[in-house]
Amino acid sequence: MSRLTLALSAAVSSFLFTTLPAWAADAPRMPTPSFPVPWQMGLQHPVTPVAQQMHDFHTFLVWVCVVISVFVLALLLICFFRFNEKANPVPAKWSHNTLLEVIWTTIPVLVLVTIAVPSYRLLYYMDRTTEAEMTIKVIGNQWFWSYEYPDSEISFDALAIPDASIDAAKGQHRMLETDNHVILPVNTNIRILFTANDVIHAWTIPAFGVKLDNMPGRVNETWTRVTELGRFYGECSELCGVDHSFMPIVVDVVSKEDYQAWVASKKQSASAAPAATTTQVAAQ
Ligand SMILES: [Cu+2]
Repeated sequence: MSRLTLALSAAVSSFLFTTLPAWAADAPRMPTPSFPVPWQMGLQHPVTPVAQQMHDFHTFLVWVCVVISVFVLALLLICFFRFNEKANPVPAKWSHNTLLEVIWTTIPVLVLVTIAVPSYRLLYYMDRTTEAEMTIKVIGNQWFWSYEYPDSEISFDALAIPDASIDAAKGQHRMLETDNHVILPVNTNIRILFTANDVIHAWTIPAFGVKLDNMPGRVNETWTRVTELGRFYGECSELCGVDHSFMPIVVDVVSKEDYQAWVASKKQSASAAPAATTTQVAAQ
C-alpha cells in the first residue's frame, strides 16, 4: 500500500471520528419519553407492541380486581348491617345451598379462564419473532453488561458511571448512566439473546416490556420492536451479587440511517488501531 493511500485512509478515519456524533455517555441529549416523573401513576410509557399489550392487560386486570373488591366489600357491608345482633337477633340455622355453592365455584373459574386466555396469548407473543431483522446478544457479568451485534460484528462493554462523575447538565441520571449505550434502530424487529458469564442476571427495560434472565450456560431469547425514538433506561433485575444495583442499562433508539452511521463508526474504530500503526510505520 502506498504512503498516499495510507495517508488518505488515516485522513478519512480521523474525519469520521471527529464528525460523527459520540455514541456514549457524552452523547447529545435525547428525548426520554418513558422516564418516570414525580407522582406518576401506572407504568412507564410503553414503546413496543409487547409493552403496549402488557399495559392493556395490566389495565384489564386492575378492573377485574376492582370489580371483585367492590363485590366482596358489598357482601361484607350487607353482613355488617343486615346480620348484626341488633338487626337480626335470631340467626338462621340452615347450612348448605347447592345453587349458591355451584355459583361461587363456577364464577371464580370463569374469572380465571377470562384472565388465562389473554395472559397465555401475550406470553406466546412475547416469546420470539420469526421475522427478526437483526440480533443483539446481551451478556451479564459481575457487574456490567457486554453486548454483541453478530450481524455487524460489533461488541462492547457497558459499565455504570459512578455518582461522582454524573453530569446532570448532560441529562445523565445517577445510578442509571453507562459509559457505552446500546444503540438500536427504530421500527425494526430485533431478536435479543441473553446469557451470562458468571451468575444469573436479568436484562430489563420496562418501556420495552423486556425482562429476561441471563443464565450462565444457556441462551434465552425474546424480541422487541421499538416504535419511538429516544433514550430508555433499565437495570439488572436479578440479585446477582454485591454490586447488583450498579448494572444500569441505557438504550438509545435512533433512526435507521443513524443506526447505520453508528455501525459504520464502530467498525471504523475497530479497524483504526492497526491502520494508525501502519501509518506510523509508513511515515518513518
Ligand atoms: Cu446482574
